[in-house]
Amino acid sequence: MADRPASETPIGSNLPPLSLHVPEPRFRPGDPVDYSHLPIPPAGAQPRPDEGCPASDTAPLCTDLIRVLDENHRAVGPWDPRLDAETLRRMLRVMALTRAFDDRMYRGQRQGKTSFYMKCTGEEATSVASAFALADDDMVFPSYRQQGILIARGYPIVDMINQIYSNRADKLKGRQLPIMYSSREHNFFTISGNLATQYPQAAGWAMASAIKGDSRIASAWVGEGSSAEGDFHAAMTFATVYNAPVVFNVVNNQWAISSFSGFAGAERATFASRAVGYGMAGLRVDGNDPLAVYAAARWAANRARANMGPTLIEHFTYRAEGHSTSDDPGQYRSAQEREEWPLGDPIMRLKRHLIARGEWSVEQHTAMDTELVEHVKAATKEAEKNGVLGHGLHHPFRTMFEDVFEELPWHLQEQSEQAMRERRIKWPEWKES
Ligand SMILES: Cc1ncc(C[n+]2csc(CCOP(=O)(O)OP(=O)(O)O)c2C)c(N)n1
Ligand SMILES: [Mg+2]
Repeated sequence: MADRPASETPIGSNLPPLSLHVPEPRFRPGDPVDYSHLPIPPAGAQPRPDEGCPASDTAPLCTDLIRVLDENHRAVGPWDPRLDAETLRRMLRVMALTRAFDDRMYRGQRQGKTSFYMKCTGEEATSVASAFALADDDMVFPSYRQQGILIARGYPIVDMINQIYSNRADKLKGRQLPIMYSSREHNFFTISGNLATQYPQAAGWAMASAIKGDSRIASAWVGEGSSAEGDFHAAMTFATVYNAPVVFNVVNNQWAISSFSGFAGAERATFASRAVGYGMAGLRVDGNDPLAVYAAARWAANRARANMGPTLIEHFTYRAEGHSTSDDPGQYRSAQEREEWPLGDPIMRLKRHLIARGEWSVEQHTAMDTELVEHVKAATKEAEKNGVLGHGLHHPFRTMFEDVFEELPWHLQEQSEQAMRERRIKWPEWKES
């Protein structure tokens, strides 16, 4: 067939020319932001089906928004998890610690102590409140923005910093990108930067748990952008077909670096409604409402534990800061988005709720923030004794060849010797520790 310019309508055809829709975010830098198009239902108005209900009963909840905290900071409606004040204060503390930690590490990157950092500002509830709803021995498959889970499970802050600095005390021996933690003891699966790998891994782990007759379940997190990956859909199929005991979380923070959620399909359907097509239970939750997140995670965990199968939870939230220290969101989105976000800030919302219950005060909160800043600062000082980026106090170079094979094969032995020889020639002053 002869080549024809795409713009040229075929002679004799009266059909309209075909065209593609290329999504475009509503607001760009400098634009005023108006979120009145977002339907935000009142708190407490969403029905709570039984945890053992048929998956199809949850279909209306895939387009609704489960909310517990109302305008007056009270917990209302059937999704109120009725948590005691002590548990809520612990949850508040972990979220505030996560934020204090993020702030400090971000500055550390700017000071050259590490090459890279990622914050989860504004999204703390989606990891921390979920972690509170799981058992500590449930296996989690997080992405890079769920540091809150590791903190909630009591992983030492100083070990997190050692990993971020890739220093000689880094438990992962400098083999992972900063913030890609791993802890078998905390049932925290190694973070992979390859988006959506968490989903099939969690589905597979959950299937294995069921095959073994174990009682532990899995929970996985990805961003809304990652839900466009093939892995997401493969995992959804496996999990529903085999009724695997797994909770899938999609953190819809509206952005995937500089691509807005429309490129992952948000203009067409909610992310929670992906569940419907697979015959899976689905819940869409206000991700900035820690009580709603807890309640949804608990519902899904109980359901999985009762052999009723997987649930997909969409956390509707907003990425308040840049994607990572390598990003400048001022280039592609309006700064007003953060200020106008209609669902507020998760830490402020829980703080106000506890104050409204007479279980917390502004003074206590200020004192806690000061204490947490000091706590993180002390951990940072401790970690710095083990070295920061570029100061040579990392694991010995030869260790990069270790731990994969029980016995080092001859070709790696040769490569290792060659690497050390070249180092000595290039940096004669260098001493292998
Ligand atoms: C398979 C794969 N594709 C692309 C990337 C590059 N990448 C890293 S983060 C990211 C955006 C992910 O956005 P989202 O899933 O919404 O998560 P968020 O960062 O918002 O938490 C992209 C495209 C990657 N790491 N892996
Ligand atoms: Mg995102």
